[in-house]
Amino acid sequence: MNMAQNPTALQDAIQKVASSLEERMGQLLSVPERTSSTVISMGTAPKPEGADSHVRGADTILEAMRYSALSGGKRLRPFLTACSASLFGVSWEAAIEAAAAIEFIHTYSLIHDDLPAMDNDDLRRGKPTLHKAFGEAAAILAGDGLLTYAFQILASPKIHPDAAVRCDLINALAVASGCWGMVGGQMMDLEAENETLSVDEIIRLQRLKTGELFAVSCEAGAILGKAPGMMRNLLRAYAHDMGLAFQITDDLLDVEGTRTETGKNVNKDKIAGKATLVSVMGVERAREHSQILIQQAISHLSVFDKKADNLRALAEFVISRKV
Ligand code: GRG
Repeated sequence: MNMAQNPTALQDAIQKVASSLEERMGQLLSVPERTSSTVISMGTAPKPEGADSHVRGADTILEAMRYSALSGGKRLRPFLTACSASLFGVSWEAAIEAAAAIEFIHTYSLIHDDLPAMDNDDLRRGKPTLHKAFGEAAAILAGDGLLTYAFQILASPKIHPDAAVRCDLINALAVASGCWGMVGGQMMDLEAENETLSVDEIIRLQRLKTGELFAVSCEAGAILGKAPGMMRNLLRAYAHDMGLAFQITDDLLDVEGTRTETGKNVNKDKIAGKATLVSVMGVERAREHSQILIQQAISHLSVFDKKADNLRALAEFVISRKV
């Protein structure tokens, strides 16, 4: 039985990545021990020379960052990074380090997305959102802290000895998460409220808002493994098709899921007047389209051997998920 036919094997593989990731994120976000006047042990996290973050504000912000980063979540982006890293012989440690940086960016985006100025949400991963638990200012700062920490992690030689590889990864993540990617997509989303969008416009919006982070999560392993551009592009194409199918499933869960089942509020798109592929195409056509996208995503992996089976299985999983 291959992984696509054996959901338990996939869940185990995701869980293995999630455990290593959470252990590493816990170290990175732990309150540093004061070991001498200014020297701080921060796991193995890079820190500026002479920085002393063992001060009250730093303790509070790390607590807020931990509240969100260590509150569960499916850890799909880290799994993508670990899977792509395994295709190119990248070490587990380097893959988890890159995955932590990407998950920090994802977590920051969720924190800021939940703020009153954006989605104004009170529930995330079955818990009060960060601004409900810690206040708005702390939530803004915790998001900022996670965003900047991601790039600090990627700048460390721990991730790769070659500075050119580190710069490549930093650049790819910056493009994917900034105004050319997730931030740009979020702005389009906010501007589109109560507007009629075409299918093409919705696809472009989703590609930026969620697709680019999926794409760089997949590309990260290829960057660290110095893979040829063609392989990077195939992984990006896989991630974009899979990401759009993931987004359609998210929109279907918003229409069909429950607050208890999903751990977040539902029916939000309709209330906010947001056009989605589900609202434009209808539930059945959107579901069919997500299945076509998954077959297309899997077809991009044909150059990879069995080592890409977990990516194939993940693609099947994202459209069957209930959370
Ligand atoms: C605030 C710059 C900025 C961007 C926000 C990602 C995002 C952009 C907003 C999240 C809102 C949302 C519900 C998007 C739809 C798809 C999505 C990204 C869902 C959350 O990702 P999951 O399901 O979350 O992987 P978990 O909790 O499993 O990590």
